[in-house]
Amino acid sequence: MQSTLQFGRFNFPWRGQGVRARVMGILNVTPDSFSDGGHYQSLEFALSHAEQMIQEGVDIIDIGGESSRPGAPPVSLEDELRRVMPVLYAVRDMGPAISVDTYKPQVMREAIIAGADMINDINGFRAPGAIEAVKDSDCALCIMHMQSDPQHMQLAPLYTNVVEDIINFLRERAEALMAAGIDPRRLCIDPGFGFGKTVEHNYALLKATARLMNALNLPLLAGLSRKSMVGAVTGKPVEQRMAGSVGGALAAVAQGALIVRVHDVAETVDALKVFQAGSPLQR
Ligand code: 9MG
Repeated sequence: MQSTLQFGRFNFPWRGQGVRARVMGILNVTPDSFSDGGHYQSLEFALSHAEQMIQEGVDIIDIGGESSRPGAPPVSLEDELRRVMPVLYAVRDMGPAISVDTYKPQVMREAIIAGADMINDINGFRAPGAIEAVKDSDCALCIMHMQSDPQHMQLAPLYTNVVEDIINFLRERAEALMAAGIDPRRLCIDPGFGFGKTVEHNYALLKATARLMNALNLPLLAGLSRKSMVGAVTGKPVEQRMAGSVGGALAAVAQGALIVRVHDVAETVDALKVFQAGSPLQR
């Protein structure tokens, strides 16, 4: 039996014949991701980064206008739209599928009008109006788990049983989306590595990748690139976490993850090609 994630203009098989893990490249359009903060320069910088990722073989580009790093302050709706929308219009027809990383319903609406193929919501479509904003479209919806919010999430993460708690959260959110009439084939789940989790929580979840997918019968996106969970195991600072991040991506894909969200596209694409060529597993 084949299962497919409906992804706007694309379809990604995630179980059965023709499955291949997809690489989602991170395109941050936040002031700390370009040098002088100027608007024109930020667009130029984003486009050249997108072109580089395309040359490197990216499948999906994830555009984000608000940092979700622990402690990062929220940005206004106006600033987020001003950062994201010109980039979205510019990259929309470059080839790869386009995802927009936002938890704001108004940004979701504008992104869908502009042709986004996925809405990637770190808040799991919990904001009032979020479900309404995405309901009548064909884009994929990534439901991510986050405990608390980016300002406070790493202060004291607490779970009864981290894997069970997160399965329950993701199930509740998937059911809320489906109750609004959304086709389950548009849904994708994400445990949200680093979002209100200790290192132990993160690795318990990484080891439970297949269990999460089986419990909910949905494809999974794993985002651990350069995160502190990689630094905790390798002892490396953020700028030296590429190899560790690729190792984490492979651990997720080996258990069936469909999408890996990464900074280092070229290295991840190569690693996945070799992994796939040498893997006896058929999903
Ligand atoms: C925006 N963002 C940062 N980290 C992320 C992760 O792990 N997953 C998803 N879906 N988005 C993320």
